Amino acid sequence: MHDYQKNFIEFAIRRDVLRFGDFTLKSGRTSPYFFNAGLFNTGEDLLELSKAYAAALERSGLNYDIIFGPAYKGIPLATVTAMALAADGINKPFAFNRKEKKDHGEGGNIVGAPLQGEVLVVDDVITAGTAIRESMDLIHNAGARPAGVLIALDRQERGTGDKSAIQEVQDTFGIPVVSIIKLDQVLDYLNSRPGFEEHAARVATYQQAYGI
Ligand code: OMP
Repeated sequence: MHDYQKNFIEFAIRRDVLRFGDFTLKSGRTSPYFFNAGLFNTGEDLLELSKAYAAALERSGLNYDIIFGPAYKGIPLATVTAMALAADGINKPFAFNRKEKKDHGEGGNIVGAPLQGEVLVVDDVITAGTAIRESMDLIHNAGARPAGVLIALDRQERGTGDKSAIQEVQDTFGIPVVSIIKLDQVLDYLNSRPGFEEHAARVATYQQAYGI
């Protein structure tokens, strides 16, 4: 685990973004942990979060033409990532979608730079892959191509079949998924810290049931 990943886990726990308890997921699964990126809710949080996204992306070596934030949660995430990249000298076009179609003004549901070329999607979490499939449809409908997906946490869970949701996304769309952290690293962290034993055990049990 790299330093920026360990720091990110500590940051997420400190801000209550990464929580332990009983949570019902979008997929219907009951999970002993939840990652709520919406709780990164101050300017300082966003600054730190954006640096972690940029670090993961820059290390991946992924090539892309434009950064895309899917509504709603992906919008601030993609925005701050574009800014953190610019601070590192990487200046890319940026766009997001609105969920409601506008029938006046400039029309259309894409705001920002034209959605063309190879598109990097920035989002929070992939569990079963439902949200990310919607983004892929948007990109294809705009006549662009997906370049990859950048997320904060890879929960490393099975998707609709036996493969992980991320493997399904990679295989179906032929693109890489880059994450700041994966569940394996969260588990390593919990196992190495006194006081987290019970959370570690519950997360491990969950991973046995739904993990890959
Ligand atoms: P999938 O669409 O199943 O991949 O789930 C991803 C979405 O689930 C995220 O965009 C969130 O809305 C939500 N989610 C989290 O934010 N954090 C979690 O730890 C788990 C989920 C989830 O419901 O699976």
